[in-house]
Amino acid sequence: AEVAPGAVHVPGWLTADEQRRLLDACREWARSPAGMRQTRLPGGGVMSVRTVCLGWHWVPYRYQRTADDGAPVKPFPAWLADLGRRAVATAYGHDGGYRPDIALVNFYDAEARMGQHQDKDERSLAPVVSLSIGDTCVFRFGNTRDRGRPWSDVQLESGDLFVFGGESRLAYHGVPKTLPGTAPPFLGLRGRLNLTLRESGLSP
Ligand code: MD3
Ligand code: FE
Repeated sequence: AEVAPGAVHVPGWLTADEQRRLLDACREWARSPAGMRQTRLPGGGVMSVRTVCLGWHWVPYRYQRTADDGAPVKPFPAWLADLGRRAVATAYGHDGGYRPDIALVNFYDAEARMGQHQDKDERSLAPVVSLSIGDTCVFRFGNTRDRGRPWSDVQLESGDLFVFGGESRLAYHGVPKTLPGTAPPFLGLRGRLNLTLRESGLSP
């Protein structure tokens, strides 16, 4: 369903097998070195969400090659780029030559939230692909002007795909809450994982 221009929600896109495989991959990526960490914000705060990056390591306002512990960021695997292209093709009918080279894997425990923000640190305005695994969350999709209304709240469930391109690429968005205990039992996951795939626009 097209929720706004360029914003396409495909509920239940990932099969149970694909969700399990992605979860296994996330558990591996989460390990140190260059593993999951809570991002420190410039104002001194720390994000409640835990994040591991592939391809490029995100710190507020930029991407770098080195993780917070000084280790090289983990590689972005070719199979994940293929999945990203299939995702864009499913949402838009064609993949538009999508070549993602960044993945941000966010983990939400029962308390974690993400405030309304724009994703502006990429030099490419290619779409962002979002894949949800585990607990359902309330995803707040806002406008391109500010953090306030209008917005619409959408529940994202395990296996859902969302693609944000075109006019929606610079919309404010966030996760005001998750619904603990709603993950499908076959996953054996407490919490929520979200993978976003992006194009950096940076030279390899
Ligand atoms: C709309 N992640 O990593 S996914 C993020 O569930 C982020 O972890 C949230 O916001 C999460 O930056 C939301 C949905 C999403 C991701 C990226 C977007 C929506 C977006 C980029 C532009 C517009
Ligand atoms: Fe975001």
